[in-house]
Amino acid sequence: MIRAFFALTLPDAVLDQIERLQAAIPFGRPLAPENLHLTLAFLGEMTPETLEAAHEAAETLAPAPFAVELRGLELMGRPSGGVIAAGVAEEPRLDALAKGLRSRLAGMRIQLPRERFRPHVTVLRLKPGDADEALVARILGRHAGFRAGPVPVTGLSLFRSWLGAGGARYEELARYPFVP
Ligand code: 3AM
Repeated sequence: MIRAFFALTLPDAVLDQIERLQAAIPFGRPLAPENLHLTLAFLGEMTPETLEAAHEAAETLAPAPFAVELRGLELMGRPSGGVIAAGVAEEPRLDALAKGLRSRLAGMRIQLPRERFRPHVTVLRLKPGDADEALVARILGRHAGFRAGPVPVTGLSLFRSWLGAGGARYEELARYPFVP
C-alpha cells in the first residue's frame, strides 16, 4: 500500500519565513523544510491502481494560477500530541480547488474523510511534556501576527508519505501544473 496525499508546495522565501518562526518557538519538533506543504486532500493507504486513478483525477484539474498567504498560528489537536500550524488567509479559489479535487476523486470512487477542509501548514509537532496549555497559548498569542507569502499556487503535487522512526518523510510522486 502507498500512503499518499495531494498538497501545494511552498516557495523558498516562505520556507525561510517558517524556519525563522520555528526557531522562535521554544518547544516541539519543527518540520524540516522539505516536509513543509499545504495539504489539500489526504488519501490514506492506496493500492497502485487506486493511486493511478487519483493521478488521473488530478490531471483533469485546470484552474488558473493564483496565490495565497499564510496568516496566524493555531494549535490543531491537543498540546500533548497535536501540531502547531500556520493558518491560510481566506481564499475562495483555494477552497474551490480543494472542492474540485475532492469531487474528481469521488468521481473515481475515492472517498475522502468527510471532515471540513481546513487549509494550514503544519510547522511543528508536539508530544507529551513539550508544553502545557498556558505556554502554547502564550506562544500562539505572541505570533498571532505571523504572515508569510505570497505562496503562488501554480500547480498541485501528489506526495507519498513514508512513515519511519524519525517521523514521516514525503516524496513528490507527480506534479500537475496549472496553465495561465
Ligand atoms: O502536515 P499536514 O497536517 O498538512 O496531517 C497529515 C499531513 O498533513 C495529514 O496528511 C498529511 C500528510 O501525512 N493526515 C495524516 N493522516 C490523516 C488522516 N487520517 C491526515 N489527514 C486526514 N486524515
